Amino acid sequence: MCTVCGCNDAKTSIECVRDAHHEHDNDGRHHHHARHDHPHGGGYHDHEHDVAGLLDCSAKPAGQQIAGMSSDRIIQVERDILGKNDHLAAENRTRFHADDVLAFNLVSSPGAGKTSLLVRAVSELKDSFLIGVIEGDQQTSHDAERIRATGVPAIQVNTGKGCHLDAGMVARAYERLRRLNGGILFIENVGNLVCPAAFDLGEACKIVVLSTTEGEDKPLKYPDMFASSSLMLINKIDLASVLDFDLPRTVEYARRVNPKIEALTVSARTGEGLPAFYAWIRKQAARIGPAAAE
Ligand SMILES: Nc1nc2c(ncn2[C@@H]2O[C@H](COP(=O)(O)OP(=O)(O)OP(=O)(O)O)[C@@H](O)[C@H]2O)c(=O)[nH]1
Ligand SMILES: [Mg+2]
Repeated sequence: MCTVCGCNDAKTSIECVRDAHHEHDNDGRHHHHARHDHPHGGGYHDHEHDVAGLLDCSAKPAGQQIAGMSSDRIIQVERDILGKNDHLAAENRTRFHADDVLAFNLVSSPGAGKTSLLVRAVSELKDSFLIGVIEGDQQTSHDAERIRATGVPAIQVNTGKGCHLDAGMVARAYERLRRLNGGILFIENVGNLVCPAAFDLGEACKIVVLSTTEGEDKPLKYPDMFASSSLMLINKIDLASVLDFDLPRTVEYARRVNPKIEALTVSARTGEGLPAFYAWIRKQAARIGPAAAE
């Protein structure tokens, strides 16, 4: 079991790390540093493969043992991984603070609507703030392309078998973005309601997106994600009536695990609720920086 990420059907973290110590860090071009199958061959790409230090929580059943390693040793290595991530996240936080950059980490299950919301948000906020986006997905640069179509710069990080972004990936991607001083950095994490909760990226806060199609009980089933988020965006509210979605129950469940979590209903499809989301962002900008442009 991956005790770092807490996945139930997980591969052990140490094994994940052992398997994932190949790293690509491609500034437009690939640099292959280690062995693994590459899904799309060589040549020019506009995204980054960044799998160093990853924990792959998907591949093998719980309780997997690693030959020659005691469980104490495995736990120690897992602690080291999280400790290293926390150290890098603290460095990111210091850097964002020095640059007066407000960083948000968007988390959700796959398909909840993170990119759709970001496309709307960056389009409507880009005249007020300098904005950059870091996109995390296991494969493809679809989401970065959707963001770039709005005119806002985006760096795609492909995590390969990894199930979350980590602070080192964000640090490297941030270096490749244009300077955002005084602006906003949106980080869209890999779609996964479990593992990204354990990995601080140095963000000011997490925003969890829960869509009406997922059901009301997700905050109770995946409490860590809701406990670590400041705002819950309840997306696809345009579908609520056909789904008999119970909004008060959803908010009550979320506040059971995190009494302080704020909640807003939105629709990336119709735009409903988005002005309140932008007002929330402006409130954070006023509270913790950056200074909003006029
Ligand atoms: N009806 C409706 N559909 C939506 C809404 N927001 C997103 N969608 C649809 O939901 C699907 C997934 O949206 P994405 O924005 O790609 O979701 P995501 O969270 O970025 O997905 P991953 O990056 O793969 O985790 C797409 O087909 C969107 O058109 C919404 O508010 N209402
Ligand atoms: Mg997306």
